[in-house]
Amino acid sequence: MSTVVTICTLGLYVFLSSTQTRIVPHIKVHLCPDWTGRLGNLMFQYASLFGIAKRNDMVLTIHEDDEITSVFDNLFALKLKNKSICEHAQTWGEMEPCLYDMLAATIPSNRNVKHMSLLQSWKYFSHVEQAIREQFRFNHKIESKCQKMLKDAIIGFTSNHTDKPVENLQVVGIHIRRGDYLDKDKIAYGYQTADEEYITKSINYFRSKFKHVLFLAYTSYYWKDLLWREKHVVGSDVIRMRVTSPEIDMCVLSKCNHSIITVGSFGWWAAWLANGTTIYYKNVAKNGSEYRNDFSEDLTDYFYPGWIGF
Ligand SMILES: *[C@@H]1O[C@H](CO)[C@@H](O)[C@H](O)[C@H]1NC(C)=O
Ligand SMILES: *[C@@H]1O[C@H](CO)[C@@H](O)[C@H](O)[C@H]1NC(C)=O
Ligand SMILES: *[C@@H]1O[C@H](CO)[C@@H](O)[C@H](O)[C@H]1NC(C)=O
Ligand SMILES: *[C@@H]1O[C@H](CO)[C@@H](O)[C@H](O)[C@H]1NC(C)=O
Ligand SMILES: CC(=O)N[C@H]1CO[C@H](CO)[C@@H](O)[C@@H]1O
Repeated sequence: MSTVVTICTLGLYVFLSSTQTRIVPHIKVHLCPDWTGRLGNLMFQYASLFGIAKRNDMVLTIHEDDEITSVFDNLFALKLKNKSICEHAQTWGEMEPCLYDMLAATIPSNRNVKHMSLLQSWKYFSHVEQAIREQFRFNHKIESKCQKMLKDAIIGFTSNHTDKPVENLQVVGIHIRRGDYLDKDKIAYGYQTADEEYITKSINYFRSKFKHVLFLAYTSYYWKDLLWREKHVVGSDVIRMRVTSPEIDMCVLSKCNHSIITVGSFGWWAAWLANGTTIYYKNVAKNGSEYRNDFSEDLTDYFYPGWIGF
């Protein structure tokens, strides 16, 4: 009887026996998300797991009725009908949600894994950035509604401001999220929220940078944020946009040339997709708080390099 040793190497199982050496193709295993939260969170989970799957030679596996498939129809992930594979996968985790964790990114690829994590760091997917941009294209239905809203806003504005020709117009998307972050428990945990001073400073940054600028201001769906916007996001160069649905709002923001964001993953993704100059609120987490520990020392695992913190 020959002894058989199995060694797992990069992408190959090598079977060694006393009489022969056989190399058989590696059978890829599945990497599954554990979807948590709404659009911005889902996008972090998808993008990061796509990057992690690439790195570990696994197959990113989702289900054909997962929410994210109703927003983006060009996802490269394997889409299954049968949930059995992901339900029975071994679970894996992360240490903190807003920093890059080597152990969360390195998975022994010999069995199916379900990643029970938020994975909110661009470092999980920076090596596959182009592939993520290709996949995060809004489906046709969202895209056509979004293009119409954008066009109506720009045409409406330029026809009233004939001194601001459409060709030279720089469009800046603003996303305001405050209300739910002002929750007592969140404040106790260390959440901080962008105030009017931050908004004014950010808007003025673009007003002095560009001659012709138009701000398209969105908020979360929380009524207090809508009221706050009426009061604090103002100017003859500001259009307070009708808040419609997360995917259409994000689509319009993604078409803007530049971004001003406050807190949360929704604004983060809108800015990432727009890929212009981005101003972000840097005091998101109170020093010394529990929430501050969710981030890396200098916050740069979370905020994209090149983004400007105010
Ligand atoms: C899903 O797959 C599992 C394992 O392969 C199988 O036992 C089960 O019958 C399948 N379920 C359906 C609904 O096809
Ligand atoms: C353009 O001007 C009209 C008339 O004053 C006004 O009703 C409309 O809201 C303005 N549109 C924009 C986008 O400013
Ligand atoms: C700014 O954004 C608008 C709307 O998406 C686009 O039509 C225009 O080409 C962009 N301008 C620049 C300078 O990129
Ligand atoms: C936290 O402390 C650093 C210096 O250690 C300071 O630069 C920063 O503004 C503080 N952040 C907040 C949110 O107070
Ligand atoms: C988030 C971000 O800003 N990403 C990219 C924007 O586009 C340039 C090149 O066009 C990339 O180098 C950035 O990484």
